[in-house]
Amino acid sequence: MSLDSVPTSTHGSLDEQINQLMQCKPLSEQEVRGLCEKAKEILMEESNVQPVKSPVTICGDIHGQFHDLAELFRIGGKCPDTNYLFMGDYVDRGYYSVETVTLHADSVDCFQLLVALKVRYSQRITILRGNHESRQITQVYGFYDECLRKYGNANVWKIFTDLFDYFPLTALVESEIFCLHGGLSPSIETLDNIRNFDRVQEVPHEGPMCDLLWSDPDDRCGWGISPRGAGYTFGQDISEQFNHTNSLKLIARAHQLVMEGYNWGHDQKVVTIFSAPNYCYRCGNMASILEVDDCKGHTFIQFEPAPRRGEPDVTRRTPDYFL
Ligand SMILES: [Mn+2]
Repeated sequence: MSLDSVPTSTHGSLDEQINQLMQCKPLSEQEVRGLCEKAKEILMEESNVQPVKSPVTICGDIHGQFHDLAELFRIGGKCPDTNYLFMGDYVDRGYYSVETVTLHADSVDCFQLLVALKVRYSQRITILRGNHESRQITQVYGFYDECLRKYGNANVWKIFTDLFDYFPLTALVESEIFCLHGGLSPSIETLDNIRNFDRVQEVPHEGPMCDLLWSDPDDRCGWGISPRGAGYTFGQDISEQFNHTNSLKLIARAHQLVMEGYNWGHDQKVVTIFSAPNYCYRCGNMASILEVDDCKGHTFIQFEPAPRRGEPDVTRRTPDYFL
């Protein structure tokens, strides 16, 4: 089976684009348009529960921290030498300094790099949708403004947000690790329930698709109201039932800042993975990625922020982020 998704003749320019993106240099609007057209063709063939084989390295939130994404690839191995599964939230956030009026987020570059890798090595990288891959959320949390700043108009934001609609919602590693951005939904009992709905739309405000991207595990049993205002909280009893019904060993998800970069919950039925170190350049957290090897063994790799020039003063404080 070919690992490549596009004819050989176009690899040269794609490889050049990937090299350019690795240096944090965004593509032109025309290049973005072409890239997203190809990405759409690939993504629309993928399932709402996209099957993934091991070995694979599972990653959580990135949130526009480009130099930390580059560090992730240095530590985890380059794609396609290492297979990757990213669980959403590539865009938004960063650090806004009032004094210098500078937004320290490179969401555009992070997102373009991941999409370019997807087009170039479609069988080697899986990119799921997070709650920030949404028209509404990106207008509030920075990605829209960054697109305007870098391109002078909203065309590229429009192209990207149209592509978000095609991203798979969940993935299933070797039929036993269920991966998604947020968590479970009271409207979903089986993986077939997820396979059967039409995902190509803006993330709704409620319902099963919303819940998959917004929910969080909780210490309390049963379903609870989420403080985020979207999705639900779910207890260990819910995770155990879902894993049992679907013959799963583990739910791997992202969506919450965890200080060690990963955090077990629900008697190791659920793990949270967060891959943006020192989130927003001030939370002081470690990041991590989860390597699942050929024999389905698990290894967490933790990493710290990449050294960067012109970094704002870092203040460690208790995190108060919930998105
Ligand atoms: Mn999130």
